[in-house]
Amino acid sequence: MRPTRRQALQSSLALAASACNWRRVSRPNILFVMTDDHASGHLGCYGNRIVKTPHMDRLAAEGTRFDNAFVTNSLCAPSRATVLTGAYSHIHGIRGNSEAKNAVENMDPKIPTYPQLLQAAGYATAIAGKWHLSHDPVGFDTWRVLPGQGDYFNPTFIENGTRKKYEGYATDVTTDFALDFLKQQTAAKPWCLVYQHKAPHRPFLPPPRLARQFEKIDIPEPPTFNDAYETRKVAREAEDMRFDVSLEGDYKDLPKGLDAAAKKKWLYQRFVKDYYGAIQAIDENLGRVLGYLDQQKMTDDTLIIYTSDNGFFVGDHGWYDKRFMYEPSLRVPMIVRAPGGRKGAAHELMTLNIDIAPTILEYAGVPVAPTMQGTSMRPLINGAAPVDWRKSIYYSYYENSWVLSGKGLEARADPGFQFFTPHRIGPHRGVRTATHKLIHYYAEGDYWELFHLERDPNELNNLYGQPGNEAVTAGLKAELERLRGHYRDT
Ligand SMILES: [Ca+2]
Repeated sequence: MRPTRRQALQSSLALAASACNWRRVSRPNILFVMTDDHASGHLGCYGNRIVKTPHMDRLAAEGTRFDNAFVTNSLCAPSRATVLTGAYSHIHGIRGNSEAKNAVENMDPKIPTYPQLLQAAGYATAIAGKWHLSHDPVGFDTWRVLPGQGDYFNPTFIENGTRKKYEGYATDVTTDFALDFLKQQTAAKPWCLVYQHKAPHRPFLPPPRLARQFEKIDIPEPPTFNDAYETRKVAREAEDMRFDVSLEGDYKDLPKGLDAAAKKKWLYQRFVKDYYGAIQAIDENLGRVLGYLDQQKMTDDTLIIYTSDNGFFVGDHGWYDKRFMYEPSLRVPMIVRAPGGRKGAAHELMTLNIDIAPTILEYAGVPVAPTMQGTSMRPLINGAAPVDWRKSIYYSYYENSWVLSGKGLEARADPGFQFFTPHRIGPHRGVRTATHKLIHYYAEGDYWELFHLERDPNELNNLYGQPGNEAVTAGLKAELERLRGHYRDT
């Protein structure tokens, strides 16, 4: 008989608890750093020459930079739950942000998270910063989190259940809390700190000290800045994803009388400069944490991971935000500095955010939970390229596509409901290989997109249905079905 989920959780926790007894080698500390909406092309170590990220770059120089790291559902709450559980949205239960807020879909409490398993195995655990799930944090000895998105300035935090307002800038305050936890640690126990910033999420607000540093330069526009969305019906309909349509209200100092092209340029320069200022504040604060680890001689005994909850369109395709399976949104920075890992390495194999929990648990010597669907990146971090590593990735985006009815969770079909109103990108799933991507928008008719990523890395030319692509399309459709079965998304 298959164990129930509760039995599976209890058995995982028991295994984790026993792991600390039998394991003799010393266990590393864990510093997991996650930011919100930080796109992978916008760090120095990923080739950006404008934004200054010396501490993120240091981690890459002393560790491994993953050049094909992706998310399974490009949205805040689902991605956070995926990182915690190592499982896809349909397993942990959080498919969208709005659903989480309305408590239509909550995280399944029976699905174990890596902090719970580490805590049961004897780790001291804490979270500081953004949480963004509808339930209180579990698996943490201590937690200080922002309610929902939180505020950039003078933010309220919830500290182990009690709300309190703090003076200052959220990124700095979050780091103060992270350092408070680190300063309480002793050699008696390894620790795991989940250090998650709300920045650089919209409204892109840098601290005043970093607000004006890019005033005298022009940020280059991405090659798809003036995308006309030819061959891509859904992209064309997603008008509210365009920053020149949706960000105008964020900037009261937008000059009057600009024509459409000039307004678009002004808004782009303004929002990207603010975005970069917010990223640099994260980097400065990461430097404070790394400096403390250095001072305490803990750096080499700590597994350090830097990533973002999802990618972002930083003007790419004329857009801001994420959601779509297109590269700027699907792709995230992923840097790992690990005890015994290679230094200054880059890796091409495709990793997913479901791999984070298994990686952390393997370094800690704690067995993964049966519900975890990812694979530990440790061999890659040590320089291997396993021949059986995944050759394709599966993506599934849902927001606003489900409702809770008397029959449970059902696909949304209410008359008059429009997917393509603000942030309601139609649900879609897809498969990506090293060379191609196939996307299926299954709720708005039966619309497909096929891209040849080697010839068309900007995904401008939808080849679906064009002669000569029959074989590759059939192969990708079969692979998409195989992955749905493999991840039990049926
Ligand atoms: Ca996000």
